Amino acid sequence: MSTVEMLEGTISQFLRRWLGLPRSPSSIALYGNSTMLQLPISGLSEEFKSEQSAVLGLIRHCCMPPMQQERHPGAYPQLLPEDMKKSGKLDDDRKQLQINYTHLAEESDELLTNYTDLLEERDQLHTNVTDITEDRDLCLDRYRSLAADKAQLLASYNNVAREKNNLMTSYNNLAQQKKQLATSNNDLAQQKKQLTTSNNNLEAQRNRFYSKLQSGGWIRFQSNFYFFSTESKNWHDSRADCRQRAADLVIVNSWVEEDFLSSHLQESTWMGLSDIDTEGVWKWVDGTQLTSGFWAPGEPNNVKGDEDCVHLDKGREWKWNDNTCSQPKRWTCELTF
Ligand SMILES: [Ca+2]
Ligand SMILES: [Ca+2]
Ligand SMILES: [Ca+2]
Repeated sequence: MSTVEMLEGTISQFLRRWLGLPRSPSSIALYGNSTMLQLPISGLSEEFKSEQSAVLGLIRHCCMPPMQQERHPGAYPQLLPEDMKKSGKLDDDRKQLQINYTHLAEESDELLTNYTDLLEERDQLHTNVTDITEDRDLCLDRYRSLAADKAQLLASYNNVAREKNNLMTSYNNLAQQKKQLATSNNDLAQQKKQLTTSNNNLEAQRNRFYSKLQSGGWIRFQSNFYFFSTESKNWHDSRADCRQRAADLVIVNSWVEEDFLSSHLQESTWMGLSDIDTEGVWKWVDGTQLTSGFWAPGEPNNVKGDEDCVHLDKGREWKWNDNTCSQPKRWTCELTF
């Protein structure tokens, strides 16, 4: 193989290798991220420099001017005519190669620019990732806070639900009680109605009874009725007459009653007080013992030795006197309600 053929092979290999690479920015983008692209660029730069040095060496060796080759005979091979022809073609290829080299340099600069842009984009993406990470952490904190609030709200809801159940139970109990009270109220209203009717009937009966008493000579004072006899009997017969009238001899409970009696009396009158059972111990006909009375001055004196019954004495302003029970006197009956 001649020197020119060796040079042509080397140049063809160089051209295939370099002119076969992707040349547009869109094709370069196919290389992926910046890290993947950086390694091929560095390797290609070194390889390019090596190939460039080899080609330039061959060019200098084969295309040295004849004057220099004559100064250094034997240092350069002697070119044949056909070699000279190929040398001209080689010179054209060298120029074309120089043009391609310039293009490659421009593409290299463009690749470098793209690489720098990718680095900036990577940094921007890194910043974005950092921001998103911070946002994610904030969201996570917010999520945990909301989860805690949710748990608290759930606990409160459960408490309220329990209170609601308790209130519902109380409400049902109260509703039951209300129903029972309504029933009782209706029963009581019915009873009240019946009692009102009975009361009205009793009042009517009482009024008829009062009328009958008054028509029979009884006199009403406050809530009691009094019968004043016009005939005279001993104390025991007088009391028997009162009891026959469903009453008893009068019991003087107050000065007002004493005054009422004195205003209606005309003669001395038996009253329901005696010491028949025990001398000196005065008892009313209802069994109660006398505590204070309206005695005439000096009474009771039991002057006759058996003065065991008491009457209102006309001669001494209707004050009381003990006297023998066998004496006939008028009497006064009292009917209490
Ligand atoms: Ca009385
Ligand atoms: Ca006596
Ligand atoms: Ca007396």
